[in-house]
Amino acid sequence: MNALSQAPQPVRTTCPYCGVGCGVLAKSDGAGGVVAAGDPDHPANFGRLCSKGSALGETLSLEGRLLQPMLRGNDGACSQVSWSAALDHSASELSRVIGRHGPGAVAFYLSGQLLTEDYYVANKLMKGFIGSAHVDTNSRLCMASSVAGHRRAFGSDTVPGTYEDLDLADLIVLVGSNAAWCHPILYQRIERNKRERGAKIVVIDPRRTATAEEADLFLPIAPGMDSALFAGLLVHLADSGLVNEDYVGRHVNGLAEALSGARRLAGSVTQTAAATGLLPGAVEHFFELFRETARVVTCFSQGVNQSAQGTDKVTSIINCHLATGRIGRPGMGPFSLTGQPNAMGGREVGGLANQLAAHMAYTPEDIDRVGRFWRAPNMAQREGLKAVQMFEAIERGEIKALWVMATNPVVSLPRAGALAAALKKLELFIVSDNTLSTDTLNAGAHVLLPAAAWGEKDGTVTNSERRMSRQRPFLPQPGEAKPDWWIVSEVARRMGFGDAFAYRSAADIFREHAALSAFENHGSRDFDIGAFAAIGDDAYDSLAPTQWPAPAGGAPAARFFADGRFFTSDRKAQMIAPRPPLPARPLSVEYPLRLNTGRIRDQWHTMTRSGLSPRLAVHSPEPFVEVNPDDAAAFGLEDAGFARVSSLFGSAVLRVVIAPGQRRGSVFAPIHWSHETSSHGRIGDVVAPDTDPYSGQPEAKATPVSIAPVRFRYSGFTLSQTPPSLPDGTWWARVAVSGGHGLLFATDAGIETWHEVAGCSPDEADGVAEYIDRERGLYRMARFADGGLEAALFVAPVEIAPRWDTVKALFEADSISDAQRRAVLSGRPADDLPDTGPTVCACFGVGLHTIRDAILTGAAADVDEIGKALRAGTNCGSCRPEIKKIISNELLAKAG
Ligand SMILES: Nc1nc2c(c(=O)[nH]1)N[C@H]1C(S)=C(S)[C@@H](COP(=O)(O)OP(=O)(O)OC[C@H]3O[C@@H](n4cnc5c(=O)[nH]c(N)nc54)[C@H](O)[C@@H]3O)O[C@H]1N2
Ligand SMILES: Nc1nc2c(c(=O)[nH]1)N[C@H]1C(S)=C(S)[C@@H](COP(=O)(O)OP(=O)(O)OC[C@H]3O[C@@H](n4cnc5c(=O)[nH]c(N)nc54)[C@H](O)[C@@H]3O)O[C@H]1N2
Ligand code: SF4
Ligand SMILES: [Mo]
Repeated sequence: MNALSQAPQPVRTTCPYCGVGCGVLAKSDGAGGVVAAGDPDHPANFGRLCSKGSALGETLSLEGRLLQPMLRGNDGACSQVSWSAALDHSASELSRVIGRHGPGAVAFYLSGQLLTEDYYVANKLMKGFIGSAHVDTNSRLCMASSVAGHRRAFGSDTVPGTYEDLDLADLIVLVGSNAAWCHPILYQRIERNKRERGAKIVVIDPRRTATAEEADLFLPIAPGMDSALFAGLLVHLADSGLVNEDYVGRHVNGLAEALSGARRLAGSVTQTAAATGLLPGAVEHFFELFRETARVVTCFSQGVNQSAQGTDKVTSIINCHLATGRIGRPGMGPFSLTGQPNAMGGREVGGLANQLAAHMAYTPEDIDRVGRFWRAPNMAQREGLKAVQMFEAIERGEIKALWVMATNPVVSLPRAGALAAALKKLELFIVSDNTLSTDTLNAGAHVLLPAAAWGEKDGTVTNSERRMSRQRPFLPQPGEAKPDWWIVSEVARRMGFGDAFAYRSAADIFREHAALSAFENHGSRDFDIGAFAAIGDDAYDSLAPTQWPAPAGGAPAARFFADGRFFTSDRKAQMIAPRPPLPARPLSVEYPLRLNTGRIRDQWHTMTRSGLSPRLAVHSPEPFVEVNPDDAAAFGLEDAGFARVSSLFGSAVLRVVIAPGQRRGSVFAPIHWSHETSSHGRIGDVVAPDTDPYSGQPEAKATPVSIAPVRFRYSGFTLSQTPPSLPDGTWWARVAVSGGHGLLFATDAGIETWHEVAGCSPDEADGVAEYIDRERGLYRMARFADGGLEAALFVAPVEIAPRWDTVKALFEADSISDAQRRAVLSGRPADDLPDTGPTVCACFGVGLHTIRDAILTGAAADVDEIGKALRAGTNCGSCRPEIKKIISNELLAKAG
């Protein structure tokens, strides 16, 4: 049942995934479910959605949801309790810890997936009423270096760019951004600019990503060396007479120091090439493109932020824009792409431990101002601990109470495994989440609070271009789930702060947030949405996507920095010389490779939502490590085999993918798998906790590691109605399938074991077909019931791993034909179900073989023709870069 089945009108809301912030129309599918469509009127996406957004309807099931408050007893077991019991317990325990150890012994760890209203209330409780500044957020792992870089250069955390700039630019430089997979709808906009206006694209990334497929120039930079490249660029611009003396004279400080620092780092093309590991010709080409193109936008993301020199990387990029005056004007500027749906909103409310609300800082004036506005008895007087240090303080026993909201740190923080142990030391450990079982909850949370999820919650988020959009509910709050702002306010009330937390709705909070942004502002702070300080409930409900600033009464400035005025004390921007770049930890004989980590196209973070979608499971179903062919040979690794990746901090076992686009000396692993979704795939265990000295952001992309083959004898898969239990020591990864459970696995256990697997045993029903070939080590079992395939278990020697996706299609079908039934055990698709190969287009289920056939038969010769012939790439477009690559590979092969 959902609100949509009564209301025929679709509900306008915003995608809960990335910072592009696409508008979504949630529509009833007519069968009790929901389908997500792009909102044609939303200025972030104009009706488009990527693969993840399109599959949102598949992620709304209540299976696995945390639906009741729970308390963990002394025996370690959790039991359901009433809301009042859970809230009373949380409040009294927080008060007890504060009473005994002081406010510095409590901490909140928040998330860019909270709505602005949730975030505002949590931050207010901690910084104004509890009186501790130990509130940090997963944005520390995400945007902190950009925040620090902006504040150093502009005197404020201002993202000057807008999406329209990407339509107007003639050169778009993507630094440390795999936008084709991580900001797909924005990337398509960039691609369109290239197609229609001839804009050039430069991609700077140590590995050749899908994003690089459209690049006019791809620079495979040595890990961590971006500030040397941009230092070299600054020198080149200066030496080519491109410094805008007039602009710099009026609006910028620090050019001379920044330039001489840059000269020491990378004084020439040759020096730049040597420092960055790039070919001199490629460096020169990049410099020339930047020099000759006035309208240039430099987009950057985690390859820049997640670095021991993240702040310096941001600074070195901004320097080039300031020196040329290419900022604050249409089609130009530095542009930090935010990751989470509300990364920007979190910065507005001051969710970081070193910021106050509404873009204020820990200065005496701002502390006083926020304190007066909140009528806060207990304003925190200094910055709190940043995420990594906060968890270290927990480890040392200094922080004794922790409340985690909407993030999964036991997967996503560096040294994740060690943190799980540290959390056991807490006297009070509260987790608010949507999901019943996560690695963080399972690390021993004492209080489990069920939060309303996307589709149920109500509030606002702000995207990468500062556009605030409403997330609107279209489903009832299930079970006992409650909005995060309500949960925090109820705890605040029970701690004796009821007057300051008497909110009745998200709109109440939004009005207060808006009023604070305007309070004693007078143009001194960039973040001002005073226009909404008195917004009515109805106007809030129907609020159209709006960019800030939006000051009361006045027309907002056309764009930030258009007048050359920044938010420093003298209103001038500051250029700063970057330090020499170097990853925090050197390589060694023991750990000779750099571990780069990041994202894949169709999964979101720790997979608590995207991992529920069968459609999203097929593109990249298992945790893997990408290795350059030369490294693979040197370390004895085989494609599709397995490898253990180890660091000083921990290890993971991953499927090996040999990829020529992977840089020699580096390996890449995705961040998504946890102990919930895999036996050995949690890469956070391996990542080093080194941080940038200014931003405190962990260097998640450069841990020294070793790699060694792990040889399993067999691999296979199970598809079943109930979760199977595999033999001890089995490597496994969970895959979403409709109507059941899917596991991919690898093992040494021999055939005799395979009869015993619960949930997949051939003894459990009559309609069983089995195929056993002891000599070759093959075992295949299919169990049929009610005209369909009820369970399947396939095992084969690891080098001939059975294909799961074709059998999965039969498992998911309501009924199957006799021919299909006979063909199941062949391990090959039946005649009436052609082998389409690994899925490339998730929207229409188009496989690699189908696309190849179309190219080889001449039916299609480019991406658009593939779309016309097969529909692949015509819905969300997320697979277009891969189709392009397949075409060029096939044409090369044909020519050769
Ligand atoms: N599909 C998908 N999309 C997402 C997310 C998701 O989980 N899944 N998460 C969202 C979030 S929260 C975020 S923060 C964004 C992140 O978006 P991105 O930053 O685009 O994604 P990442 O894969 O983390 O890293 C980007 C690239 O940085 C490169 N890199 C590593 N080291 C260096 C270096 O030293 N220099 C340079 N120049 N590049 C380097 C990596 O090889 C990688 O290709 O994505 C958002 N969008
Ligand atoms: N090695 C490495 N580590 C990384 C990164 C990397 O590139 N490399 N990237 C980092 C980055 S940029 C990020 S953003 C983080 C992301 O890492 P996390 O934030 O840990 O990942 P999520 O899976 O998004 O966790 C969100 C949790 O909140 C729950 N949730 C979702 N919505 C709500 C809600 O409305 N209310 C509540 N209470 N709970 C909710 C979900 O069920 C889930 O358990 O990972 C970081 N870690
Ligand atoms: S690009 Fe995709 S994941 Fe990002 S907001 Fe749009 S639909 Fe959602
Ligand atoms: Mo992020």
